[in-house]
Amino acid sequence: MGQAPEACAAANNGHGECEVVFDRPECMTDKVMHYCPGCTHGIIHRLVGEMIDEFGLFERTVGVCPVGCSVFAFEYFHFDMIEASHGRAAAVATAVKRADPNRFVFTYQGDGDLAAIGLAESVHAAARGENICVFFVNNGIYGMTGGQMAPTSLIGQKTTTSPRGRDPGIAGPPIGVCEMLSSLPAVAYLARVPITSPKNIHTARKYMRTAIRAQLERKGFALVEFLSTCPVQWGMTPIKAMEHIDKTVVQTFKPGVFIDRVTPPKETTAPAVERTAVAP
Ligand SMILES: Cc1ncc(C[n+]2csc(CCOP(=O)(O)OP(=O)(O)O)c2C)c(N)n1
Ligand code: SF4
Repeated sequence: MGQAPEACAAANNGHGECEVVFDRPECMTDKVMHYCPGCTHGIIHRLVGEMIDEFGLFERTVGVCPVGCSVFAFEYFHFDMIEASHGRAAAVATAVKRADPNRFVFTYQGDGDLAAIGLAESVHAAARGENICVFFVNNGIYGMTGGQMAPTSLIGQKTTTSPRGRDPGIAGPPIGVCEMLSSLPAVAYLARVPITSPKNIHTARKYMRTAIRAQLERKGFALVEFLSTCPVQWGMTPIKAMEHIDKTVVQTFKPGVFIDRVTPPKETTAPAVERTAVAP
């Protein structure tokens, strides 16, 4: 956003005009977001907006919103968005993409929506290699409905439905969505990134670009998982919540690229190694 003219003039001692160096993506509305302070849903929304602008996809994008705190995501973007009922975002996105393959189609989903209520839709869309992008916001809890345990809650994590901490003997260990989908041959791209620092946000952009290219090049299903905060339901300050991801959450949910069938392999300049057969 540009500065007010008076502030701008003061900053320049009355000479010249301020250059706008940071602005809202064109495809985003100026509506004030409803998210709690310190929630990274807003950052991830912005990343989505930046990507749609960068790839020039505004005219042909259809986004699919979930249930959960991001249920109102459609209010923050100018392009077309559809509200899917509980967990059905991947199925709705499948229908849109198959009906009009020229559309750029993505879903935006929390872990309750994608990995609990909509697990079957998510896995089968990936197994079929649907040519869609999934932006998966993993904050390890049901944010919107009061902080219940999610499939992604950590072992020992206290939630309203696991007040003594998640017991894997009762609830099983957390589901790693990237790990689970990694065995599916029709998946084109899978990556996970924490949204905790400018460096990691830069990495998130890189992963999102590859996921979008997967769809534009018709390579199949692509998912980027964001390790996101929920300071309110975690009972932490925003800064503690960021530290919690970097120190603790990443130990269970390892960041990185899991599957990449989009980026061509780098040509190697190393001389070929002669191999001696050892087997009979
Ligand atoms: C079938 C069904 N299951 C559960 C719910 C309640 N519900 C709506 S949103 C939500 C939580 C979604 O959490 P998540 O997807 O993790 O998103 P967050 O709010 O954390 O961003 C739940 C449990 C429901 N309405 N219907
Ligand atoms: S409840 Fe959690 S996920 Fe929902 S807006 Fe607040 S901080 Fe974000």
